[in-house]
Amino acid sequence: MTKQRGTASWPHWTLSPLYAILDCDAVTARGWAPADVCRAWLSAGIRLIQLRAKSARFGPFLDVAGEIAALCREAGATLFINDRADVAVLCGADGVHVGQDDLAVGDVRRVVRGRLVGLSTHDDAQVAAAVGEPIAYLAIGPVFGTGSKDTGYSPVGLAQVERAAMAAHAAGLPLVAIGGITRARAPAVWAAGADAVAVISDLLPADAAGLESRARSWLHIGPGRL
Ligand code: TZP
Ligand code: MG
Repeated sequence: MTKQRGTASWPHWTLSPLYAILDCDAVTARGWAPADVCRAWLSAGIRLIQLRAKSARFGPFLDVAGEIAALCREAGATLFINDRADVAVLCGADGVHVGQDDLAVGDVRRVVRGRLVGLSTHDDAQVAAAVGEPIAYLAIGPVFGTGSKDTGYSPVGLAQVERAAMAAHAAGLPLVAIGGITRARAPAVWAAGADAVAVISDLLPADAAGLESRARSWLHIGPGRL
C-alpha cells in the first residue's frame, strides 16, 4: 500500500483532494435534480462524490443512487453512498461512508464485501479506535461551524485535523476533513494534513447555471493538488 500526501493511492482507487458531497436535501431544496448537479460536477472534473439523502426513503434513494452511480461509472469517478451499505451494493457504488451511529464497520463490510468503507470521527478517542478498523479513509469533523448538518459536535478546528492526520497517516490511512470548508479555508485544511476536504454548501452556488463553474473554481485552488 503506497500513499503520497495529497493524492493518497491504493491499489484500486485514488482519494482526490476534493470530495464532493451530493446532499439530496440541500439540492432539492434549491429545486435542482441530483443528477443534474452530478453531471455539472463531473463535467467540471470532480472525480470523488458521496451521495447523501438523509430524508429519502429506501426506494427513492435507490432510484437516485442508480442514476448517480451510472453517471459516475461513465465518468470514471468514485462514488460513496452515505449510511446505506445496502444501497451502495444495489447501485454498484464503490463504497459506503458511515458514522459513529451507523452499522459498525465490521458489519458494513459483511454487506459490502470488497467495497470501500469510510468512517466519520469527531474526537481523539474516535480517531484512535478508527485507525484500527478495516477502512479506506478516516474522516474528521466538523472542522468549522456548518449549517449543513446538526452534527451534535462543536467544531473541532485545525489542531484536531493535525492530530487526526498524524494518527491516520501512521496507520497508512488518508484523512478526509469535513464541515464548513470553503475555498478560502481549504488550503489551511490541506496544510494541516488532510488529504481531502469534503464539501457540501460551498459547491452549491446561488443559481444552477453556476454549478459547473463553481466546481471548476474549487478544482483550480491549491496549485497541483486537485
Ligand atoms: N459531517 C460533518 S460536517 C458535515 C457532515 C456531513 C456537513 C458538511 O457540509 P458543509 O456545507 O460543507 O459544511
Ligand atoms: Mg451516517
